[in-house]
Amino acid sequence: MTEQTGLVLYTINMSHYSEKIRWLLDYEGIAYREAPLTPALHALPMLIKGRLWQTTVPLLQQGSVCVQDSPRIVNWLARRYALRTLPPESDIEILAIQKRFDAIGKAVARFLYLPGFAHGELIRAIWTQFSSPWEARFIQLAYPLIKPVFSLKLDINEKHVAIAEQAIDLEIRWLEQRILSGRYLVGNRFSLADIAAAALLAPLACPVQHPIYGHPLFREKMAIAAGKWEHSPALQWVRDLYASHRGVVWQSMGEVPALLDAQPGIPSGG
Ligand SMILES: N[C@@H](CCC(=O)N[C@@H](CS)C(=O)NCC(=O)O)C(=O)O
Repeated sequence: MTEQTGLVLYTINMSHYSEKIRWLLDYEGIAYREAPLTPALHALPMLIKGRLWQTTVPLLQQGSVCVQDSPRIVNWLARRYALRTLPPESDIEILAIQKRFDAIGKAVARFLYLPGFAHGELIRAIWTQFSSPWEARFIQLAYPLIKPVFSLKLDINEKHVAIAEQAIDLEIRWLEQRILSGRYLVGNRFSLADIAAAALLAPLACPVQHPIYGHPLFREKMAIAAGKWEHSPALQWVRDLYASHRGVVWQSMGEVPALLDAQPGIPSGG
């Protein structure tokens, strides 16, 4: 598979922007190899490869070409492949919807990390799912330093989380209205607009198909904060799309290390 395109997708397992691109590639049937990175240790390689003074994932590489930032990756793919999820007749509207959901991605992360950081073992277990032994050891030792830096960088504090909650709420209400007129966000077919909205809201909707967001401990410890939207038709729409259009997450990776099941230190209650 990989020989056909030589595409490598750098991701972080919990990253919803990564999930957007992964879903797009999977749905379009574009072969790629996924390279999951360990948070904190991802920063230097992404900074060097991306050349945008950014440390973010996802980043897509083909030979010496590296494309960082998910909307730029979409544009790059659209120039090389006829994407059925981005038909030319409605690409402006689709990309505009992608933009509005990209804009709340950081709010979603901020909103979930606040409760998540109260459960250090869970965060460390998720962060090290794909780590080599030395990377996992590094995270164990450096976590007390990484956590405050991360909190500062992402503004994980009560004030900014309250602002994030309002921003998310606005988009959820927008989505609730939008889906009243049809199952898909643009026209009567599944598109990148649906992928972007569903992927960026997936950490709140917790679809069972997603190995992280659907994990019982993720739901219990992190997504619990999203309880006020649990029965929102918008989040139900996300779950429905995962059930009908997502397929197997990480199908390109072959054997995936177990997450959390082997973590006896994480209490499941309280
Ligand atoms: N605009 C970027 C945002 C990506 C982003 O914020 N990614 C997060 C993970 S969800 C990340 O890489 N955070 C770590 C960092 O900023 O170094 C995109 O669309 O790709």
